[in-house]
Parts: sequence; structure tokens; C-alpha cells
Amino acid sequence: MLERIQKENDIKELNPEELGQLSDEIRQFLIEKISKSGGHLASNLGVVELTMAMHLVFQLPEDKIIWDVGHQSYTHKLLTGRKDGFDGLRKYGGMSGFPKRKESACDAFDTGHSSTSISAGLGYVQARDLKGEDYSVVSVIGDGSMTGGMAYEALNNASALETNFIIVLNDNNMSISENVGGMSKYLAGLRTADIYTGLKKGVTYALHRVPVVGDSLIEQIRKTKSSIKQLMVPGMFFEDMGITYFGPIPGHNIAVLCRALREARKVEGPVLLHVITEKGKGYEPAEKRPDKFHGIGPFRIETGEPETPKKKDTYTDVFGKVLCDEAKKHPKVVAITAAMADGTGLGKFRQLYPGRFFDVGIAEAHGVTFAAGLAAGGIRPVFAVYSSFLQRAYDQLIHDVALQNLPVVLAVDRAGLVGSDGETHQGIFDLSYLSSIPNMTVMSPKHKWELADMLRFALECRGPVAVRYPRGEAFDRYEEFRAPVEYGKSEMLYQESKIAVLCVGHMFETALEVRRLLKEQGYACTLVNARFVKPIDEEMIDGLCRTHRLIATIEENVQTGGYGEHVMEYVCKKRYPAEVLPLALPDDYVEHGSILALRKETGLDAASMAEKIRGLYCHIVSERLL
Ligand SMILES: Cc1ncc(C[n+]2csc(CCOP(=O)(O)OP(=O)(O)O)c2C)c(N)n1
Repeated sequence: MLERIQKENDIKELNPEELGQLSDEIRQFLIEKISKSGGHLASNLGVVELTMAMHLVFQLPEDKIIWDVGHQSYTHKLLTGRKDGFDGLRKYGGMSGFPKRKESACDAFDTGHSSTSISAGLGYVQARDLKGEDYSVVSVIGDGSMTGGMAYEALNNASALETNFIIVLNDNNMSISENVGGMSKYLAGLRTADIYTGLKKGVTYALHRVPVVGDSLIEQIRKTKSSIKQLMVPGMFFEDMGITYFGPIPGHNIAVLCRALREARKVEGPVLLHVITEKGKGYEPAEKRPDKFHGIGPFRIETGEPETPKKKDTYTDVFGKVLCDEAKKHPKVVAITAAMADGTGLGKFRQLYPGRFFDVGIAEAHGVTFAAGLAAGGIRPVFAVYSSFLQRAYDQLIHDVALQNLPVVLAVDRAGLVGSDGETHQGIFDLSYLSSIPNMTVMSPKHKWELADMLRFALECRGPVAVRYPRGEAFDRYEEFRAPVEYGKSEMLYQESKIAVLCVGHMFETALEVRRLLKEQGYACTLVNARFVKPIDEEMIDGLCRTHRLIATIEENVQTGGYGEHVMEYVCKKRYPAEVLPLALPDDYVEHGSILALRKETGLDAASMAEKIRGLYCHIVSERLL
């Protein structure tokens, strides 16, 4: 069946009886491919029928489907002629794991971060209406993504709309882990069997804005709506906001889904379809542990176990362990996550200190201000958050935390290149956006022991501190380099002359290699671990500028506003004759691929950097000889 789907809308050529086989084939295909490439399995298995139904009802690319987060768009990619792309899924130069407008005309909007789809959809709707065009806009948002504030801002804004806008709420009762909060409880209430079976027969949907109504029961509800609706009609939260609610709708029944979507298309105004799906459906290990199969590396299909079991601790593991130790000693230490408890290494903390653990939902902005409130109230909050998601909370960092100099610790995970998730997830801006905030201290550890030392140090600080560390295995060599952490001080590792390399955090490993290559070619090379990106160690730079002609900085962050530029500015301000060579990422977005491939592409691999340093140094020396 899958072979018959060569491009968008081909699915419409299949008979209704063939659709069941197609959904089976799609699931089989996804399990096989993702078991090899890794990717987002459970979320994709959950939306196979929903995606098929949307492709049966709507005409692509004219109609617009906007996937929230976009991690669940694999079936959509399959149904729009991208089957072969799965061989290169998330690989360098291959197909993205998220919707990309440049990849297909059927991808209406690029996503990766959560809770944006209703805003983007509403924008499309207004654009359509302004231009007098006629197409459908469907935003598909998960119940986890409905914990993000932007979704409510958009619903609030959409409520006055008088033209059609379809929001599909894909409710699988899960975020990455179990979903949290009041909306989650509310949706759980709507899912209850009573409402479901009782209303499915007669009033399957609340149809008060559907123009053609033939059912007398619906008519009656319409007439006496205000008095009985609270009892009878589910979805009143949405209805009261002016958004027509249809549901709950069984999300694995293609015929029912198609009918609901067709009805929704008739509504003149915003309409929300509450679709109930099962995360991981059709693959037992993923049904049992949807959290584990949310995003997964290559695994064995028979067992669901990873192809290459993890051998070493990651930075995330180290962070989680040290925080538990510190929490034991300091009862005021609490941990906050924005729906990423396991991803940020807080699983154990949650178990040991449930009363001091806060999952705020996918709500980074709220998480930061919540931390500020905790800190103002005398608690020591640690917000563990991925670098790219913390971008969400920029004003909160300034307005609520730093302006009041509140002691909030930001454990900034997945900093630097993250690899296969691509440009929406690369943590390559945090050094710039954090170090430009007054009162903020920004640190980065070179190995696992330093992460532990920095975290302890951060918990003693009186203002906001960010400790940024990358995804993946923690570097566990060179334990001998473990001078005590001192505020604003960098660490001299190898002191020589002429060329100095200053590295930030995990780039230490690469910097060692850069130095080795330079020395192999006969160049003396000092190596310094920056430790602090804000404040920079001016005293160290003063000293280096006396004995070195070239200072190269290495960081896995964009150059603009990063460590290298801070060093360069200082050297310039002091009018030192030394040259500064900032080695960092370009002013650009970095696509998906292995970290090694991406470093090579961006010139942050050891060989390219050593060559650049050598070239510039030779140039400086020859100029001076002239
Ligand atoms: C701003 C932001 N924070 C965190 C994430 C990480 N994340 C990706 S998917 C996801 C859970 C989404 O849950 P839901 O919307 O219910 O989709 P499901 O995977 O259950 O289908 C999270 C927290 C993100 N993509 N964006």
C-alpha cells in the first residue's frame, strides 16, 4: 500500500478498506526506520490515523497543516512523497526530523519548540482572509504542548475569529513524561467514559456553531444550552472562550476522524477537535514506556533495548547526582524542570525529594519567574533546562531574575551543538544571550569533576548563575586539572608563550588536540580553561597579552556576543598589541547531523582550528619581521 503513495493526496486514491492496511504498513515502516536511525517514535506511532485522516480530508499543499513541535510529523512526511528520505533521517545532509518549509511545500511552518502552532495557524488564517483566499488551516497541538503559555495567548486571540480555523488537540495524556497541571486534569475529565460513550451516540460533538443541524437532541441542547451545558456538553473551557469544541473523538478510527474533520471545516470560527490517541500505539515496548520511546537512539525491535547501551555518565547524569547530594545537605535547594525531568537528569531528585521537585509543564518562561519567586522567598532554586528552550524566557531572566539579582541557578543542559535534532535544538546562543545580562554569572565546565565543583560553587553565589554544559558523555580525563573554582577566575593548564588558546567548557577536549597539533608543528602554545564567560578573567588576559602574540578563543557558541568577542573587546579596550582570533560558530543556524560532522562543517574541528591559528600566527610574525 505504501508503495502507492508517491506524493501528497495519493492517499485519496485508496479504498476505505485499504486504509487499515496502510496504517499497519506505516507503523511497520516507522518502527523499522527509527530502530536504525533513532528519532521520535512513540509520538509518531500515536498519530498515524490522525495524519491519514487529515490527508484524506484536506488538499495539500493548498490547505495548511501546522504541527506543534513537529516531532510527530513522520507520517505526514511519508504521505507527502518523502519515504526515501527516511534512510537519511536526522543525518548530516539528510531529511530533518521536523517540518521544514524548504523540504516540502506541504510543510506549512517550521517547528521544533513547543506551543507555537495555534499562533502560527492564526497568522495563516488572518493572511488568508486578508488576501481573500480560500483554504483550510489546521494546527495540531499535543496535550503536553497545551501546557505552554503561548497556546493560551493564541486561543485567547483566536476566540473573536469569525472564519474557519481548526485546532486539533492530540491528547495522549502524555508530555514526554506524564503530563502535568490543571489543563491535563481537565482533559482527563473530558476523556472519561461517561461523556465519551453517552455523547458519542447522540451528540457526538457540541455542534452549536455548525450551520446544518438535524439532530433534535442537539437542537434541544442549543435552546437550553446555558442551563444544561455545564452538565452535558464537554469542552466548556473552550466553548466559553468562543471556541467550538468537538470531542472527545477516538483518534485511531479513520472514518470517525474524517467525519469530525469535515464537520469542523464547516464551522465559521475557531473549532477545537479533541482527539484521543495512544502514544506508542502498535509497538508494545513503546505503548508500555512511551516516555522512553519519545525520542530514542537506535534500538533492537524485538526487545526495545538500545543498540549500544550507555557506558559512561553524561554531563546530565553528573548534574543529577551532584544536585541530589547537595539537596541532602541543604534543605532549601529545590529543582525545577519544564517537562524535561528525565532529559535534564532530575529523575532521581524527583524520587528522593518529591516535595522539592517542580515540573511546571512546557513553560520555560513561567519556570524562570517561578524560580525568581522562590529565590525571593528564601529558597535556592535550580532550574535545569535545555539551552535552546531557555531562549523562551529571555525577558524573565532579565526582568524577574537578574534585575533583582536573585540567586537562581540555571543548569543549562544541551549547550553547544546537539546534533540530529537540528537547528531548533542547537544550544549555540546561550553564552551570548546570558552574558549580555547584567548581574548574571556564566560558567562552563571542562570535565565532569568541574561540573560538580561549579554546581556547588553556584549554589553558594548570591546572584543568578548559569552553568552550561553539553549533551552526551562527560569528559572524564585530566582529573588532575581541578583547581578550586574562584569567582571570575580562569584556570591556567599549560603555560608557554607566543600562542595562547583559551577554551570554554567542553571544548577543552578539542583544544587539547589543537594544542597537540600546534606543538607537533613546533609552536609553543599556552592552554587556558576560561571557566567564566561572564565575568571574563581580565587579570589572566593582562598577563597573557604580555607574553603572547596571538590569543585564540574556542567556544561552541555563535561568535556574535560570545566569549571570544568579550576577550577581543577587552584586548582592544586595553590597546594590547596581541591579536585575538575568536573561533566560534558562524552567524547562522546549524542544521542536523552528527556533532563531529557539524564541527567540521563550521570549522570547529581541531584540524581546521589549528590550521587557522598557525596561519594567523605566521602572518603576524612575518608582518613584524618586515
Ligand atoms: C519550548 C520547548 N520545551 C521543551 C520541548 C521538548 N519537548 C518536545 S516534545 C515534548 C512533549 C510534547 O508533548 P505533546 O505535545 O503532548 O506531544 P506528544 O509527544 O505527547 O505527542 C517536549 C517537552 C520543546 N520541544 N519545546
